[in-house]
Amino acid sequence: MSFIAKPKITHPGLPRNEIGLTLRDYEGSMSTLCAGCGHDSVSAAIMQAYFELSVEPHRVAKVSGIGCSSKTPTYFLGGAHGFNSVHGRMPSIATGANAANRELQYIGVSGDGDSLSIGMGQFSHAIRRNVNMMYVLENNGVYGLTKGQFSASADKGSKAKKGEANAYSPIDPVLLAISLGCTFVGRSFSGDKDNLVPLLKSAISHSGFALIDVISPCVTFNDHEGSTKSYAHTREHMLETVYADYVGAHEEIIAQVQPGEYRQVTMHDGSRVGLRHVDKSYDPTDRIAAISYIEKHRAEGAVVTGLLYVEEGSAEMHVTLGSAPGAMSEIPYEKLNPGAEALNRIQGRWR
Ligand SMILES: Cc1ncc(C[n+]2csc(CCOP(=O)(O)OP(=O)(O)O)c2C)c(N)n1
Ligand code: SF4
Ligand SMILES: [Mg+2]
Repeated sequence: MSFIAKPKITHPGLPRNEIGLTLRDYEGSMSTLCAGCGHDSVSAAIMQAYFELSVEPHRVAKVSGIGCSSKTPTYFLGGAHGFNSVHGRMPSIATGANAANRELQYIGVSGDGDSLSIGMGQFSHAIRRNVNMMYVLENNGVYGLTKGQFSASADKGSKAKKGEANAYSPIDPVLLAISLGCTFVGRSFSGDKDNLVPLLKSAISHSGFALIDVISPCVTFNDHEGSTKSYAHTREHMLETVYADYVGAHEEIIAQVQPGEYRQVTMHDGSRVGLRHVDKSYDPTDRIAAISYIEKHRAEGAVVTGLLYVEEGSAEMHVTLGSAPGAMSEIPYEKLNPGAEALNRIQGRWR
């Protein structure tokens, strides 16, 4: 937690969004991360995305686990609800909160350590249930908070700061998520705001679990030569496939591209995601093809970015469960609790 308060002076000339808020209204407390940490750039992109979407901060619930990445929800959307949970357990907190109040927009922020080691089971089951949330995985290949041990996403042969090579094969969160049936999967880079902001806006508008794996370098423990999660390595090896161009429900699509290179996916709320195929051979709606494309390029050392997979019209958790409309948390207790007689009747079925 930062003890330095940010002065809240809003310049009258600052641009305002459709609900009259400025970007400053989407800020949180002062960051305590290392200067240059990729995670701070991701926070800036998240603020920009919610600002551009004109989401009221109090309609958002932020959840996270443990790690430098999981600290970041404190640094954006100060007016939102928030729950900093324990290591790897954020997905069950998000699932429970979403079950109780489906009216809020959920954003989970986690790290490669938090998601792919201790939290792997939780991560997988939130995907399987298609919990309606955006899950931002700030991926730096190390446990930053505990001083730079290799995480499960570190590439085999990648060098630690003191020179030792990682002996194990990596878990690629993107491939894992697609194979688990995740309904929206994207990858970006903290140093590429032009790609990241529209991808975040599209993920926020998706109905169901939306994973964004963001390569977010740790300047203190994993930004040296020999690391495959450094700024320099990511910039050199990034291979963009599909550019997600978010278009609001009432906006006009203006894309400077040839016919055939552009297609749209309509989201649940009527907004559209324009898919500009940077690599024309890539089809983000074909699961099997997406997996083999990402695997093939991964073997060649490329970091495939963009909107990698999207399933249109997916059924999020509440649709599958057939839950009552509205927030369960707002249903009066008398209505929520059917009473002893009804409970007896239900239990009677198993007697
Ligand atoms: C139960 C438990 N085990 C271990 C730890 C120690 N620990 C704190 S953060 C962390 C890893 C965080 O790595 P990551 O999620 O990649 O976040 P980063 O700091 O790299 O952003 C670990 C192992 C802990 N806090 N709780
Ligand atoms: S230790 Fe690494 S991940 Fe943590 S704040 Fe510093 S640069 Fe960021
Ligand atoms: Mg990490």
